Amino acid sequence: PAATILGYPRLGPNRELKRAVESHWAGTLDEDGLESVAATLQDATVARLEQLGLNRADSSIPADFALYDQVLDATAALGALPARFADLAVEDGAVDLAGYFTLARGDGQRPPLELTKWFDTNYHYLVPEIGPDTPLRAVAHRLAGIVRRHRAAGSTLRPVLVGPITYLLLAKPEDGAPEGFDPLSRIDDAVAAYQGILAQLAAAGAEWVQLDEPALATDRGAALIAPGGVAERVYLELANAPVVSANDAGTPAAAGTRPALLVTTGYGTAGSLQAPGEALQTLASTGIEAVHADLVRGRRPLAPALAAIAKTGVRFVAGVVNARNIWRNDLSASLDALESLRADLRAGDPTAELVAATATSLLHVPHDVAAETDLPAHLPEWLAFADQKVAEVSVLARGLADRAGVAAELSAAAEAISRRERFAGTTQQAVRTRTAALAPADFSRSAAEVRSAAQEKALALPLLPTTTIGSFPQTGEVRKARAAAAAGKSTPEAYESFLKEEITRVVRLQEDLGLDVLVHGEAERNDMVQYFAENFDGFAETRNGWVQSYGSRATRPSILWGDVSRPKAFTVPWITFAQSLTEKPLKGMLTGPVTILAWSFVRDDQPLGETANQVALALRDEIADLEAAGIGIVQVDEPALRELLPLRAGDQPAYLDWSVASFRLATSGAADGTQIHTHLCYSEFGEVISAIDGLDADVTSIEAARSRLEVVADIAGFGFGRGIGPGVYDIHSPRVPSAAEIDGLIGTALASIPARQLWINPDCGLKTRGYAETTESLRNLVAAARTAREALSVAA
Ligand code: THG
Ligand code: ZN
Repeated sequence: PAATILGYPRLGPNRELKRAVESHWAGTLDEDGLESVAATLQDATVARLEQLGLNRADSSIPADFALYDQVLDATAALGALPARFADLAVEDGAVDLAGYFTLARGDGQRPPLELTKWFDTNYHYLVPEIGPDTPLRAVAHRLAGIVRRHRAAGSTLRPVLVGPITYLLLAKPEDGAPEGFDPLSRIDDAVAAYQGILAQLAAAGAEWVQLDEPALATDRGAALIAPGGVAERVYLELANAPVVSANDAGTPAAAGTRPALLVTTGYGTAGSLQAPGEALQTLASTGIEAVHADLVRGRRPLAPALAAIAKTGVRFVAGVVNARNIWRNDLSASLDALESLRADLRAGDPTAELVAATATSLLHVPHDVAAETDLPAHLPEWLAFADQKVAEVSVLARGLADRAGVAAELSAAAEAISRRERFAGTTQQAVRTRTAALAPADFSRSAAEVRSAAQEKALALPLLPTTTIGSFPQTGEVRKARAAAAAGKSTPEAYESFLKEEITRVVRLQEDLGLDVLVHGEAERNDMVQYFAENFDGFAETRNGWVQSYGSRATRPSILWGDVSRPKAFTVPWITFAQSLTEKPLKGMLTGPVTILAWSFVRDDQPLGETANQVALALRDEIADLEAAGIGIVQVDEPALRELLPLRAGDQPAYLDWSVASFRLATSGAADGTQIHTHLCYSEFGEVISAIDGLDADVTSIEAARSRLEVVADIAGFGFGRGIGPGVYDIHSPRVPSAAEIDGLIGTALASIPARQLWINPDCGLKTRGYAETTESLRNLVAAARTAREALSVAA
């Protein structure tokens, strides 16, 4: 094929799959019903991709149709069931649909597989659990069935699987594995299983298989793809079988044959950064048929590597279209890049051709700009969602064959991009003047001791103060009221009084429970980023721009297209209303600049750090208004600080510089007596602990309950000197922890952290929980804090 994509959004243009899967879980749609919705959606996807320029007959269209997650699909294809789920195996060790969803969602007794971030994106995958004896089989029945069904309908698709190196690097040791066990030690078993899977897919009629190896762009994976390393050996073995010859539908593949192999390397540079292309050359030398490179995030392969790849006869698939942002491609520049790559390939083989492709799967972007009817008029022509990007790839492929033949498309793109560059509304002079005048003093506060003395006086909090992370349960009622207000089906006055009642209820509840620092509960917010985007200039909202976050869940990232500023205070009215109801200190809640960028689609015409500082100044204005209204504590959440951390250690310091600076810019206008909190949502702390220290927040709350507060030892070891609130109960499950259990965790924390630094709070916001378990859990949290305080005063 001359054009392809690595993957396409899976939930459907109107989230059809989300609804079907959730109905199935709710018991209102049976398995056949779900399979039928899934099949219809697959057919519509194939038809749409064909319409956009991909060929349905020559394996250009990926079969990438996970019902929940592509890593879980690999777990299912391998039958890689950890012992605690061994009973889910049916027949030959495969899982059926019910077992698949049990792995994803757990059941009464067992928690599900852990969810975690997919590389540096906002997508979450289910972490494989691999021990010395976890089965690794060839049971790709579902994927083979999909290939077979499409083949019968005249489409030869290219099934997609996470590759063996990436699969094992993403895995964690199964519970009970020996200390220090490395899932990668199972690589030989995995290779044998993948060989079997390739044979199954060949038998089903697949002529090509795509193996995704994005982990080769991480430091650990890069080391494995060095010449002579594990990755080379793996692909020598996988390629060591005769390739099926393109056969007519219905002719079974000869036994022992495999489909042609495309190995992809998205999300960065595969292998060595000093010798870009060396890893691709190594892969190409193993006998695979095609190799893909990410030319958006990754470095361009050097000419000698390209020539060497061409000499092997391996096809080069060039990922030139960004599949992680929503900006229209500069087609002329991309075509130049492709022609230059082709010239280097042709130095190795004068007949070499290359394939135009996306840099990663399009899973990270919404379906179709045409579905957006409410965008500001200037914006649509700047944008490309998944469907527009497929069309871009296919224009580029045609342009490679005949540049003059796509002259109209190239100039349409160039004109739109030039209108974008010249659009006056992008620049706000007042914002520019402010950022240009920033000086070091704008990024720092007084010494921490000076601040803590002022705050002690201003706030008079008890030892081991109790608080929550900010949000309270978003009941059906809250969602309904917000939806009605957004749709204009209720008056602004009615909505305001609804929210005030809700805030009043939440404040009263916290007073009854005896919490020390209260929150207003965030009932007015749909999403912790979208709410800010809606209240800042420089952002646009989509109506239908859903992007899968995990499983059936999606978010609708805002589009940050121009200079950012805050026209007027927007959190202040709700928070001051809450404060008016209580004598206890009320904590104002904001989302930090890095998280706002991480969960939006961000302009690509200036450095991220520049944009982050604009967002920071808008937040700084809001903090000043909160202070002026008498709010003495402000929390600025940065759950995504870790998420954007570059995959390669060498790139991390520069990122941490600008990200930490933007947080400090947002918060350092606060008076000494104003207590700045932050909240971070992850437990792997080690890597970024010095950056967290660099945020210079007065109090930092973190996720810790699932690790039984193991993380506090790291914090103590680091010498973190300010307030710290390791979460003492896991809000991700409805389980209510007893006061004794929480008291035990407080004891663990006090073993390494001085009492005057310790805060007592849950792990994260409570918006996904119900009131029943929330109330119980917080009651126990307050009781445990009181017990611990008494013990401390007796000891003293
Ligand atoms: N906001 C944004 N991004 C995020 C989170 C967030 N990324 C990381 C993490 N939190 C992802 N978690 C979730 C949790 C729940 C949902 C989506 C991502 C969710 N979505 C609803 C759904 O798909 O049904 C849609 C909600 C809506 O109607 O707005 O439940 O908090 N930006
Ligand atoms: Zn959190």
